[in-house]
Amino acid sequence: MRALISVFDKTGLRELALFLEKNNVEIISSGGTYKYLQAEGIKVSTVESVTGFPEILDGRVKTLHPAIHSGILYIRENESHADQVRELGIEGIDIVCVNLYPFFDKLKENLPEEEQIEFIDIGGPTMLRAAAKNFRDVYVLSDPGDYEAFIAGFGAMEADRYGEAAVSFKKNLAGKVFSLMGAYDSAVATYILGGSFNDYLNLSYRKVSDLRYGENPHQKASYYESLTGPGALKDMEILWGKELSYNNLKDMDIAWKSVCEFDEDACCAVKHNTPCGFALGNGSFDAYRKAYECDKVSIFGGIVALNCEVTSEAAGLMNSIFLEVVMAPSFTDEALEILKKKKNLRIVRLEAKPSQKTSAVTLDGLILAQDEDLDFVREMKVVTEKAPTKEEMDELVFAMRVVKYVKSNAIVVSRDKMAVGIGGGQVNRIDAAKFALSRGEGATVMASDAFFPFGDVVEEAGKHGIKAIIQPGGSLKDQESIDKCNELGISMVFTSMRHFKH
Ligand code: 93A
Repeated sequence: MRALISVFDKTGLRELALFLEKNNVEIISSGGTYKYLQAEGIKVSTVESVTGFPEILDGRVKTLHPAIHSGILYIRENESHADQVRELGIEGIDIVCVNLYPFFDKLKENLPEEEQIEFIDIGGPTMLRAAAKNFRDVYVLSDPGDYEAFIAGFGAMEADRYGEAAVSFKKNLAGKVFSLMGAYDSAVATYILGGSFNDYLNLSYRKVSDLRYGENPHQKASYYESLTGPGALKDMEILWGKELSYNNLKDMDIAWKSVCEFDEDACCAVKHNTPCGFALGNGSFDAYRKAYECDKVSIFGGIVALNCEVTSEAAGLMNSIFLEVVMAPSFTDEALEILKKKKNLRIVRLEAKPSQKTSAVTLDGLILAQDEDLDFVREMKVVTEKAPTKEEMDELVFAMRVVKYVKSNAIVVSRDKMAVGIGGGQVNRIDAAKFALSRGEGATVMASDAFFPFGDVVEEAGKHGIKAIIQPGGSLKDQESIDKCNELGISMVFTSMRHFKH
C-alpha cells in the first residue's frame, strides 16, 4: 500500500507516519512534508520520484500530476481501470493525508492581496477531492483529529476492505472533505468578491460545539463560527459558569448589539430576545440599577449586557436576583469574585464591537440575507408647533436607539435615560403603545419603530403625560397624528427611518 502525505499542519504526523511505516505502507511526500518526515527518521520518497516532474512555480505545482491523480482515482475493482494504470506504470495511492494552506487563519493578518492568494491551496483540494470521490478504495485524512480513529481501525478495516464498517468509515472521511471544501471555497469567494450579495451565498462556518439543545429540550442544536471574519460573539471569553445555551447565545447577540449603540455607559437586560430593561448610567452600578428598575420582574433569569467595566457594587446588586448571563468588556477582580458565588450564572467577557454587516435567516428552502440595520435616523425633523427641549431631544434619541432592538410592533417610553415601558411583539401598534405606557410610569417621551397609522397612539400618549414623540413618519394619516400632538401640546420628531424587527 502507498500513502501520500502533504500537510501544512504537522500535528500528529509523526505518530501517523510511524504507524504506516510499521504496517509496511510506503510513504510519498511533497517538499516540506518530505523534509519533516526525513528529519524524524521516517522512510519517505519524494513526489518527484513518482512523477518524474519537479516542484515548480514556487510550489504552485507540487502534486498536480496524472501519476498522482490516476493513482488515487482508479477504481480498484474495475479491470479496465486497473489495466490502464498498469500499462502506464502507475501505482495506486490508497491513503491520502492532506491538510490545506491556512487560508482562513491568514485572513486575520490582513495580508496584501498577492500574499493572501498564495494561501489558496490548489493541489491539496485536488488530491482531497479525488480521494474523497474514490472513497471505497482510498482513505482520505483531511483532519489530524481523525488520525487516532484511523490508526485504531486500520487493521480491522483492511481485513475487510469493502465491508460495511470500513466503507462507512471511509465515506465519513470523504463527506468531511466535501464539507470542508465547501467552506474553504466559500471563504475564498468571500475574499475575492468582497460584498455579500453575490450569485451564490457564501457561508463559511465551522462547528464550535453541539449545544445541550435548541430553543426547546427536544430540539438538537449546534453552533458554528464564521471562518472569514471577526465577530464579537466569536471572540468572546467565557470566564465562569455552565455552557451557554441556544437561547442564551441569541439573547446575548441582541443585548451586546444594543449596548454598543451607545458611547455612554449602558446596560441592557434581555428576555426572550427582546430588551426588558435598558438604561444609561454613570458606571456599571448606576446603569444596571436603572435597567433593573425598568422592570424588576421580567429581568429575573435574564441576560444582562454592559458596555463598561463591571464593579463590585454592580456585581453585588446583580447577585440579589437570578441572572443567566452577565456580559461586559471587563470585570474588576472583586466583581468576578462576587459573581462567581452564583453557580448557575455565566460570566462572559467580550470587547469587540459588533462587526456583522449582513445577516441571514433560513426559511423552508430559502435563505434571506440582508444588510444589518446599522443606521439610526435619516433626519430629525420637528413636525409639530412645539419643538422638543434639548433634554427631551436627548431622551428621544435614547428611546429611538432602544426601540430599534425591540420586536415589532415596538414602542418604548422613557425618562432619565431609562426605558421604563417597553411594548414589543404586538400585532398592532396601539396595543404596543398601551402596554408600554401602562408600564412606563413617569415617562416623558415615546419612540416608535414605525409610523403611526392613526392618531390613536398620540391620544393614548397624551393620557399618560408624554411630552415628546419620535417616529419615522410616512403614514398617509401622518397629519392626524400631528394634529393630535398640536391639540395636546406634544412635540413630535420624524426620522424617516423605520426599524422593523420581525
Ligand atoms: O500550491 S499548491 O496548490 N500546488 C500543489 O500542487 C500542491 N500540492 C500540495 N499546494 C499544494 N499542496 C499543499 O502543500 C498541501 O495541501 C499542503 O498544505 C502543503 C504541503 O506542502 P509541503 O509538503 O511542501 O510543506
